Amino acid sequence: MRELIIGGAQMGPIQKADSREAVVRRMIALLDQAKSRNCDVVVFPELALTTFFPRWYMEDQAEVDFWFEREMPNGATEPLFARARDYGIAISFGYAELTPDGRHFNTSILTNRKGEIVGKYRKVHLPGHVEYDTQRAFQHLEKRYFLPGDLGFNVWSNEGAVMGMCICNDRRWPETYRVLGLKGVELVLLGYNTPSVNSQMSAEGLEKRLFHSQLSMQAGAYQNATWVVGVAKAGVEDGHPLMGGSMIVDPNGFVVAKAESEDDELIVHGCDMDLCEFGKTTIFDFARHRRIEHYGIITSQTGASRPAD
Ligand code: CDT
Repeated sequence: MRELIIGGAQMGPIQKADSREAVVRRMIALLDQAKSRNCDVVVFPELALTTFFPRWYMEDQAEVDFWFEREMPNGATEPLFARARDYGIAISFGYAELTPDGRHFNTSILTNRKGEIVGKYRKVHLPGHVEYDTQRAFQHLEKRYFLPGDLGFNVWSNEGAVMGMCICNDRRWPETYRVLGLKGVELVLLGYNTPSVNSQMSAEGLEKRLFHSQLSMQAGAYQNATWVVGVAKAGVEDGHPLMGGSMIVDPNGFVVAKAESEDDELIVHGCDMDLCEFGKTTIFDFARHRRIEHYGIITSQTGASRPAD
């Protein structure tokens, strides 16, 4: 048995006017709860320090850069690292990263129990668009403000488990989990900001959107025999609703913990990493069963082709 007690620290809305310091105080309060429930690892959402700013169209780069962090930890986040270090809890959270050479990424980091950053991931699958889109009910400008991640999908041996990260839209792509699975992942940590409304199909409804999120994470967990922890930033940010539905999924694809609110809420589960072993050595024993001679198109072709009529 290799149990890690995992906390999924769902966060309620962050308004444009909220300071980083105020948000970090909320994250620390969630960490306090996690400590009282004996958590070893706590996962926070994508872009945990700010509102989901890609919904706002901006042309002034200085205005855009306000939402980005130039270093991590920094003055605002140091108290979070310090509390995590005091508690001996490993943490993961997302933020907008501005590199010293001026590149912008949608990033998440992973620490060990000593508060040292051991892993960094930059979001690969950026949804949305570059220019203002009059056809949408609201904007989703990730392709405008971020570059596609350049670090790939990696894993880290951390605190007794093989951990990997991805961010939000990445969770909908089987390639994300399979690359991590091929690197032996046992625990996928991911945060998301998902609008409750489909900006291109208002009739879709919250229920279907929650279903697709859950479906993706359950499939990724089962097909790669890994734990998946998906954590939302939820609630209404300056009039724009984000869905909740944070959950922990076991390596058989079953949901073992799920958030009920759209607010700051900690979900907790004792996750035995040894539960990954059965799937990884039987039905999803990749070395025995994968047929890579038939998979080349996955990396040589981006879009779908159709047979001629
Ligand atoms: N943050 C993020 O990636 N959100 C997307 C919304 C897609 S709609 C443009 C998601 O996949 O949840």
